[in-house]
Amino acid sequence: SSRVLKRQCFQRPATRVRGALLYPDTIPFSLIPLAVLAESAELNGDEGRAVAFRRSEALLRSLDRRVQGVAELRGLPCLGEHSRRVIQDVLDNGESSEVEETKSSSRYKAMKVLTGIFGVGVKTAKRWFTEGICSLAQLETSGHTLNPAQQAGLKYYADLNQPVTRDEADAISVTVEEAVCSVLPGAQVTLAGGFRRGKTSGHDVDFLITHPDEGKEEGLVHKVTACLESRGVLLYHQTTRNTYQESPEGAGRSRSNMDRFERCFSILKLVQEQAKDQDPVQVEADQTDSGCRPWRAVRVDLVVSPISQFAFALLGWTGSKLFEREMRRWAVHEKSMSLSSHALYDNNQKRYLTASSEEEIFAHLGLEYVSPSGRNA
Ligand code: 8DG
Ligand code: MN
Ligand code: MN
Repeated sequence: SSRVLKRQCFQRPATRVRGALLYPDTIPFSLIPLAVLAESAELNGDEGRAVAFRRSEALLRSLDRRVQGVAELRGLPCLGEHSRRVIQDVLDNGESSEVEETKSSSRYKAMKVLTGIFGVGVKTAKRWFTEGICSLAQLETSGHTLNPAQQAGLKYYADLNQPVTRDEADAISVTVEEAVCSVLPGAQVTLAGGFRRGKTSGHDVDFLITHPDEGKEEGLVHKVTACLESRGVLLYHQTTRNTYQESPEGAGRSRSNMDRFERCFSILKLVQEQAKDQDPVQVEADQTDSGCRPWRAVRVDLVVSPISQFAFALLGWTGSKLFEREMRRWAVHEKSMSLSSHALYDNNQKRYLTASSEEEIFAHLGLEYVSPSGRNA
């Protein structure tokens, strides 16, 4: 089965046609039946079930032929009983009753609205839902004290739930690069996340920042946010310092997906092109009306990595989350290695393996290199 997993997850042919019956290109991702069930499981806090659906959904997307009947799926990995039943339903009836029921349930709808607020996780949303809060209006009148992230999330709710386009990501890149290079000349800014994988839209824009002289990057996030603030484009930020040196993962025993880089979860103000020449006073006055102001809020993640960990950080922050998960599982189960966004530890040799490129990391793991656009699992 390990060979099958390897073939399915890491050695897909370069060109693929989507399983057309289940995934016509015109169908938005959120309507893909198995993705709805995965999301619903996530919103219930059922991680195991969510991953199972995510894996079957990714497998279907990876097929190089149309799926006409479940019989064709025989022998494929990652497809459990439940997923097969859903696929059967979609093939037979054009939709799955379970998926339709899920989508119309008040719980699913409320949880989607509430977790759609930046700063609100499943646990908080669940608590609010149990108290009868189903909408933003109900939350606002509930008297709950929101933390700064949630306040910003509510304030910019509409903007942050509107997907970021590639053009917008490019415009944000210019702003971030200018800020980074003005506070630390020679620093390198790399677009990571979904946009590096070639996606045409995303929920945020992710940047990885490093400097060729190790050490120069320390404390960079604060300087960058100060610069963005002075330019009036920083709407919200929460900075975390680097804690890797204090307690490195130690033989990869860390169970958490969170890494320990210096980073900043922020919301930036993206001034729309045609509006750039407008009178700044007018821009301020427009702030209250999110519909017609000449800028929009965009979620931006800034991550700072020392150059010696850069390849691992880039691999980790390029995603997708499912791809990272599968790769880390492969490392542990097939190679007895621990892969993180900081390092690769060989449990047999009892030493860290260094890498200065993603290619080297794939090679250490005995895997064929997969370019970012092949990591959209
Ligand atoms: P999207 O924004 O278009 O929705 O997709 P994405 O770019 O793939 O997702 P993301 O949530 O922005 O995450 C990008 C990658 O960053 C993802 O593969 C996971 C990785 N990542 C880490 N560490 C951490 C972390 O601590 N928090 C988060 N949210 N992501 C992390 O390596
Ligand atoms: Mn992203
Ligand atoms: Mn992100």
